[in-house]
Parts: sequence; C-alpha cells; structure tokens
Amino acid sequence: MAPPAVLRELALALAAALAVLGSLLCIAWKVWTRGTGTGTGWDGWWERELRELRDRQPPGHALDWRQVLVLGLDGAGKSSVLHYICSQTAREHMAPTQGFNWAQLSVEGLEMDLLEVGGSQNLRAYWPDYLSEAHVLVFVVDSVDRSRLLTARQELHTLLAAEPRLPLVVLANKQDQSDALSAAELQEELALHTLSGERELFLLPTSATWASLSTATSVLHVKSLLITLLSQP
Ligand SMILES: Nc1nc2c(ncn2[C@@H]2O[C@H](COP(=O)(O)OP(=O)(O)OP(=O)(O)O)[C@@H](O)[C@H]2O)c(=O)[nH]1
Ligand SMILES: [Mg+2]
Repeated sequence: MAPPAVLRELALALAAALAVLGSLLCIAWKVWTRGTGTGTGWDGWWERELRELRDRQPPGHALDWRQVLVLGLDGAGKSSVLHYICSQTAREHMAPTQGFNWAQLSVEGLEMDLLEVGGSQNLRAYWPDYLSEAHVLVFVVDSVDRSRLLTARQELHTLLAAEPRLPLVVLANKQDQSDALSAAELQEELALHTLSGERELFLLPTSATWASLSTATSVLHVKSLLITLLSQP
C-alpha cells in the first residue's frame, strides 16, 4: 500500500492536469466559436465579450459610459479646459495637441471620456469621424481671436449639419482677456440662432486660468453642466 503522502501528491498532480486540460478546452471552444458571431476576428470577439459582460452587470452596477467630444480651432483652449476640468488646476503653458488628447472622469455614476482632437488645419479633416460616438459636442472658441471667428463658425456649422440632434456646448473661452468678445457677441458671430431648435444648446463664457477658478467664468461650471446633461436618461 502506498504511503498517504505519495497518494496526496498523485491526487494534486491529477487535479492540476485536469485544470490545465479544462483551460485548454475552454480556449479551444472560444477559438472555435469566435468566427460564428456577427463580428469576425479577435477585435469583434473581444467587443462581444465586453458587451456581454456589461449586459450581465446587475441593475445599478452597469457602466454608464458617455463620450464628450471637444473640438475647436487650434489655440482656442481645448487642452487647457480639459486639464482644468480633470485636475482642477491650470497650466501655465500648454503644447499644441498633435493628434488627440484624452481624459477620463468618473463622477456620480458616470464614466465620462473627454476626447480632444487637435484643431490645426490638417487635423480638422478627422473631426467628423468622431461625431457618431459622441454624446455631447463641446466647441471651444477663442473669444479674442476675431480674425478666425468666421472659420470657427464655418467649421462648427459643417459639423453640426451631420448631427442634427447632438447636444452642443459652446465655450466662449479666454474671457479673462480685456478685449474678449462677450458671449452675446459670440452668439451673433457664430450664428448660433440659426441652429435647429431640436438641439440642446448652451453657450458658456469661460476662462481656463488659475485666477478664474472661483469666478463666474470658471471652467468648473462646464463640468457641472456636462454631468447634468449626461445624466439624463
Ligand atoms: N488668457 C487665457 N489663455 C488661455 C485660456 N485657455 C487657454 N489659454 C492659452 O491658450 C493657448 C492655447 O491653449 P490650448 O489649450 O493648447 O489650445 P487648444 O485648443 O488645445 O489648441 P490645439 O491643441 O493646438 O488644437 C495656451 O497658451 C493656453 O495657456 C484662457 O482661458 N485664458
Ligand atoms: Mg490641445
């Protein structure tokens, strides 16, 4: 009769072998079935898995995901606003965005992705590609840059023509500057009154500077507005 220690080791080895075999069978099953759904390839498979995982979450635990798309001409202050919203601190110098800038906020049961696409002319061609995923468009305008207001207006109206219902938040930024146009003047310049009445539309005067943190033009009001807008069912 074998001693109990040897039996224990044999039993452990057998259990480990069964576990490995089980994992291999499971992987084989996933590989076998991955091509049978609507998507093909690993990307589609992972997306389906993620979707199923989200659907399996009990009520109250579901990830409430929202995307905020932040656009506007180069230098308008998009990155500064994002930085301010996410960190409640201002940065002295902000480098131009070469491509994309992305931040995530978890607030009041919301997972909020804030996606900035750079505003330089070569990047503006990519702006429309991001509209369909967005739940809100934040369009940042430099209230001092009078010479490019017409360009800002044209870019904004072109974008909105493709998405007649997308909620819009226009930020009249750099209000700390003495020569800044007021929000009312910008409303005229950007022809916001011509936009469809179906769209939720907000125009906020903002300033992404330290000194403005506790003033009426604080960027933190934007954060509150976004939370309210995106919390709607
Ligand atoms: N005075 C003042 N300056 C600001 C304000 N917001 C941004 N700036 C400055 O404006 C410049 C451009 O700001 P960014 O945040 O980089 O602008 P952007 O829209 O992200 O530009 P791109 O990434 O090139 O598309 C930086 O020097 C900022 O410090 C503001 O409210 N007031
Ligand atoms: Mg930027």
